[in-house]
Amino acid sequence: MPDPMMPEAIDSAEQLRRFEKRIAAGEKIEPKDWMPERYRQQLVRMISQHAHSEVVGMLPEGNWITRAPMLRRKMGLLAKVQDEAGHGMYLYCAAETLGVDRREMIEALLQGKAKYSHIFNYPTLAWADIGVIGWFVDGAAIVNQTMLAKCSYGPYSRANLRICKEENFHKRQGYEIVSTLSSGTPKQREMVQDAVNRWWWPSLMMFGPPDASSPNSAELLRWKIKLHSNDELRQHFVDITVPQAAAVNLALPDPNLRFDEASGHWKFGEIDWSEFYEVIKGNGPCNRERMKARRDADTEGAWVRAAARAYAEKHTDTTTGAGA
Ligand code: BYC
Repeated sequence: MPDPMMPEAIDSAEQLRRFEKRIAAGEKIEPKDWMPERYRQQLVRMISQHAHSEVVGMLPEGNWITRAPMLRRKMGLLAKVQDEAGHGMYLYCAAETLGVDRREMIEALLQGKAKYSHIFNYPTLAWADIGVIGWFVDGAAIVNQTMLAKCSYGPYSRANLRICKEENFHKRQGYEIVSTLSSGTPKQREMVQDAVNRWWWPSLMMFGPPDASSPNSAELLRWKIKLHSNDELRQHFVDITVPQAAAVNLALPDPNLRFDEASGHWKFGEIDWSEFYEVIKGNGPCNRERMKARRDADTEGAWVRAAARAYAEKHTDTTTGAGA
């Protein structure tokens, strides 16, 4: 019960009631609307992590641009990696509508205080990894982001809508690479099967820990930031991916994978969550390398930011403060 001696408490209880009514009615919350501080914080956490993931996600694939097997593949990969940078920018903009500064978010990443998707801490050892990343990693991202495109916060929902359209091309280019390799020479088949074996389990972890160990889910579901739980999305990804693997004659590395007639779902084996927690703690195969690459890029880009600032200052009308 709100304390009638505390008008602010009454206000915020009433505001919270109205806010939750809007959420229940499926309305979008926009930047200038009242929102609980916790809703804002949860969105800043998720959107900034998502933005960092897009930017760090350029590194494993960028690693193959100079070694793509032909010009058409090189052009496709270049465009994909460039798209990921664009997604990062849409997302930093969406987070900025919540009153955080882009530099603040980037500093948090560079100082190791902010997370990014654990999946980008695995190495890309062969060309086939590029195909499998498009198929699994972008495929998992589409499942997650199709849901986020319907989330309650307007700017995040719209950013995800645009991202999903581009991710669909990414998934197709990946699956096409996989399909070409899987119908190629025995060596190519072996290379793509090996990539599938290495990326399958980490891709399932992209949806986050099991529902019972997901501290943020209850709040996110209540406020319709998430519309499905981590386990529901993971199951959906498995259900759509198993037939895709069969279509290109590749085996998924799970001896317990079986179709369950009763539920209509593909049941899968135990995920090694200790591996996931090690990677998010910073102990994955490439965490240090990825962070070093981002820190070096920030240092090497300092002169560009300084030049842009100097240019803006030079062209600012000192009487009105407006740019000339
Ligand atoms: N990696 O309570 P939970 C892409 C953390 S990029 C690292 O379930 P939540 C692409 C989680 O943050 C795709 N950390 O969390 C780019 C939390 O820690 P904090 C990236 C993870 O938020 C380039 C703790 O574990 N997509 O598509 O309810 C090339 C407990 O988890 C991970 C997004 O970022 C993980 N995988 O659910 C190709 C989408 N999973 O923050 C492709 C937006 C969990 O409390 N994010 N953690 O310290 C989300 O949808 C949700 O945040 C998650 C996690 C499903 C990831």
